[in-house]
Amino acid sequence: MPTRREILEGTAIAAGVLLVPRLVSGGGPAAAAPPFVLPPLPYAADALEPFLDAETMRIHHGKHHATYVAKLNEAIAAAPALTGKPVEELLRDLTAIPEAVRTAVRNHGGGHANHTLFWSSLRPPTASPSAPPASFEAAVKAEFGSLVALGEALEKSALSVFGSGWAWLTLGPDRKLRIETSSNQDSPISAGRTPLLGIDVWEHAYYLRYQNRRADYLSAIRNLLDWGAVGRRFELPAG
Ligand code: MN3
Repeated sequence: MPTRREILEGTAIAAGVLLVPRLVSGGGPAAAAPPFVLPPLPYAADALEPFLDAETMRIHHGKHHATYVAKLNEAIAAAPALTGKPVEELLRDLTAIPEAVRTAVRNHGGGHANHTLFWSSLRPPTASPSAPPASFEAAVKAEFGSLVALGEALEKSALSVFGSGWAWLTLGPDRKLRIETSSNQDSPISAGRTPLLGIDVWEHAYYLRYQNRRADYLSAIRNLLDWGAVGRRFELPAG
């Protein structure tokens, strides 16, 4: 029996559509790459076991994140003036996005940016943790007391999100660290703040392994947080 993919490809070929990206054949000027591409996971799908399972990671990255990218590209195709702008720039001022695609950019641009940050904020539990920069540790100490206290406060905040959303550690233009939450795929970038760390609390992030036990997922994920990577974002210039 043919697979779903073979059927889809057969249909596409019958319709005269080449599924092989035109870029591969070294195409001409019309063969522009879609503006956004799904970044690969920075580790193997099973690298976060036992805290996050490989199947969840494959679906979360390969289906959910990939869909945000595809739908963001659809929105850009419908509003070509946005072509070439980084996703952070799109999210920074949503009022500047044409109304016809504003919700799509907010949801799918947010989804793309949020997940990209999420993957790169986690590290395999077997990897030796990299120390955050001293400047970040000092800011965390001043605001929250310690990294452990920050982790606890983030976990509590993530637990409080009603429905689908995110818990964040953000940096404001005033250089103040904040814990905040957002609904759906809304990004702190749209509120004028820089996300340093985001924790995905959509059920798709944990349901396969943890079912409805969001608290168990959140305490598991604290074993994976890469404070070195988070702290290095604190040192980047704003913008
Ligand atoms: Mn997600």
